[in-house]
Amino acid sequence: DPRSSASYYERYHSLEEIYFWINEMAQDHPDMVKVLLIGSSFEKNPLYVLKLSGRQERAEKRAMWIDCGIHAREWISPAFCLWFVQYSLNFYNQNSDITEMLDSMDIYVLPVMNPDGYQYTWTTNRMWRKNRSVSQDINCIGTDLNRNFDANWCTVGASPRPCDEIYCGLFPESEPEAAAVANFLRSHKDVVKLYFSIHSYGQMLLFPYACSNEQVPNHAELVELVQEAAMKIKRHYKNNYKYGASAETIYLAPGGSDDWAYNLGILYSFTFELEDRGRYGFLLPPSLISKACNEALLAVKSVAISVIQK
Ligand code: ING
Ligand code: ZN
Repeated sequence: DPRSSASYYERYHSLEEIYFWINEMAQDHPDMVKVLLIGSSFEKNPLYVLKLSGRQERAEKRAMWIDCGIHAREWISPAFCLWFVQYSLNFYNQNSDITEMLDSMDIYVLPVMNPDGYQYTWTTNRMWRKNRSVSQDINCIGTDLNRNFDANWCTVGASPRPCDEIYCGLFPESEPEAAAVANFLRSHKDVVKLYFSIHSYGQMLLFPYACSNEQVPNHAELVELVQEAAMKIKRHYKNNYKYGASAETIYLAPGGSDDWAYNLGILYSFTFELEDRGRYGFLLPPSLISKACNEALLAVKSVAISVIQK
């Protein structure tokens, strides 16, 4: 079975393969994995979320969310979600961090938030970023899903023009993919304490705000969390990650998912930009998947464990 061999996770997979994999994970681990359908894309591809749970029943169980593949060409991102799920299932009751995470939280994983765009990068244009929705301007397709959330929507750092790469859409949550994630988080906001959105590239551990130069109330606490994660990556993998609030670390970007999640009340909200720093960029070769994913895994575990212990 290719899905249980390590090398499966060191390759990129088509949308169809990922859907097959999701089904397989649920069948092979019925005690720890449930598949939820949270909506569908513009082209009616399903948006499946894997709900991972430990076997411990705890009274007030919190939750954590990870989404991957919001941008189509960032292939390392869905690869990370697959890596994370596989690691969680393999190392539950073996690695203390992942055991603690799964016993104290339900972990929701959306492996491909933008399935239409992802599929398009496999068939037609490897560098596609947006989703594949058609609106007013029939000549220009797609909205940037990470500009479509309701956080200073469509101000400086986003574009109202449908032909642009950072087109914000017709209105906040105009896109079915963004609306599905927002609806799910709204209906689970009392339990979800941690939000992670996985992108590439640039090697950065970011937190709100991207939509303004204002500092969030728990800025210092968030700096501490990502600084510790960056130090661990440095120590274990000899690699440098920048960290900080998005607006000051990369650029102003309104309408992003982590800012919106933060404003919803998920005060530990992050965007991670995985490897590399531009040598291969979005075209990160398969031989570098394991290092990129292990670094991100270390960061997610570090932040999550610190938050659990607060
Ligand atoms: N980077 C993100 C982008 O959407 C970002 C940066 C982070 C924006 C957090 C908004 C919020 O532009 C990539 N690589 O897509
Ligand atoms: Zn991105």
